[in-house]
Amino acid sequence: MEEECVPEKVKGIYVPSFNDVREHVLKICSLSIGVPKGVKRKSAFTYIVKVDKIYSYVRRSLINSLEELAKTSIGGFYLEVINIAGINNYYERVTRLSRKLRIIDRLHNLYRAKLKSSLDGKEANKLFKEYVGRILSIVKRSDRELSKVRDALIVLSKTPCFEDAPTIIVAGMPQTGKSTFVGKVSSAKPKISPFPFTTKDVILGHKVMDGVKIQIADTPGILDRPLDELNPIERKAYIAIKHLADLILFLVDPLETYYSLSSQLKLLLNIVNEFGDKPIMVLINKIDNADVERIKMIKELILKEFGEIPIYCISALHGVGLEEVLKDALKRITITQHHLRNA
Ligand SMILES: Nc1nc2c(ncn2[C@@H]2O[C@H](COP(=O)(O)OP(=O)(O)OP(=O)(O)O)[C@@H](O)[C@H]2O)c(=O)[nH]1
Ligand SMILES: [Mg+2]
Repeated sequence: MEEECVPEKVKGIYVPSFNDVREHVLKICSLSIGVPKGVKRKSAFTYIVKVDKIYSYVRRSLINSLEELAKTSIGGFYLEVINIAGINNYYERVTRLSRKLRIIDRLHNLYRAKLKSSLDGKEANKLFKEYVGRILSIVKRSDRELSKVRDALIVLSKTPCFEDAPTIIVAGMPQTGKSTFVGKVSSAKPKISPFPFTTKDVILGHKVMDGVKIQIADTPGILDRPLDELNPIERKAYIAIKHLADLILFLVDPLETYYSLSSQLKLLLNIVNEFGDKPIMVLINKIDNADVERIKMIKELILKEFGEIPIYCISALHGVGLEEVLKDALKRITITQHHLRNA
């Protein structure tokens, strides 16, 4: 998986709101500025200092942030995470905003020059007010867009940091034991409960195996509807498989606690059809509670429908069969020298 940790890259970037900017600008307006001895046109001097201060604040806090975001490349997974959160066209928004706000650079030069050649205090005061009004009006008109960008940053800050490391995505219908499995085999501690859709986000855990740091991710359950009709929670699992998976572990609940075997196999078929190029291993979970004959029947059914797909019987809850799964999973993932160095 070649993904960069976008949350880390944008961590220090803050995009202020119109209210933040107004508050700060008004503070600068009310500052008392010391005028050095010998300066003749005191008010022009004072307003030029304030114009410089306002400009440098807006440049630093707002325009620089947007320019930084516009040049930060956000890969497929993270871009889709932002999309699922309801913020579409993220790049277009950020680029448009940073271009739009560049007018503030021009206004700075313009009003500085005007103030320099202003005739008296009254004119300087009028020009300063005009400058402040124009700056605030530009930021106010951008406020809705700024808040969308801020929302995107919040979403990213809550999304795990996937790196360029071998990645296993654990998927399946709700309540098949995905979180129990990931909690047992990795550093992640996902919430586990007997209710469908307990997991609502992609949760990342790690495990070092044979000197390689593996990323193992828990995902929300997916229902057996066409993959282009998934709801936003299910889509998070879908995009994790699509963009991050070097290997998919597909969990099956033989007890049919919530969903029938045929629904689970229908989902498996959807995933195989969509992601046939990625290695998949099927894990029949909860064998501690299932009849041996039933497990045998399910295995045969899967083999009949999916041919040579590798099948493992495990109990995530009791830690049965997990070592073998991980050992074989590692064999199926291409490990590079680069991954060995990063472990
Ligand atoms: N008997 C038995 N129960 C299990 C096993 N693995 C998980 N469970 C139980 O199944 C229920 C669901 O487990 P989770 O790990 O939360 O399942 P999930 O697939 O993450 O569920 P969602 O997040 O809702 O998609 C819990 O009550 C677990 O204790 C197992 O190996 N054996
Ligand atoms: Mg879960």
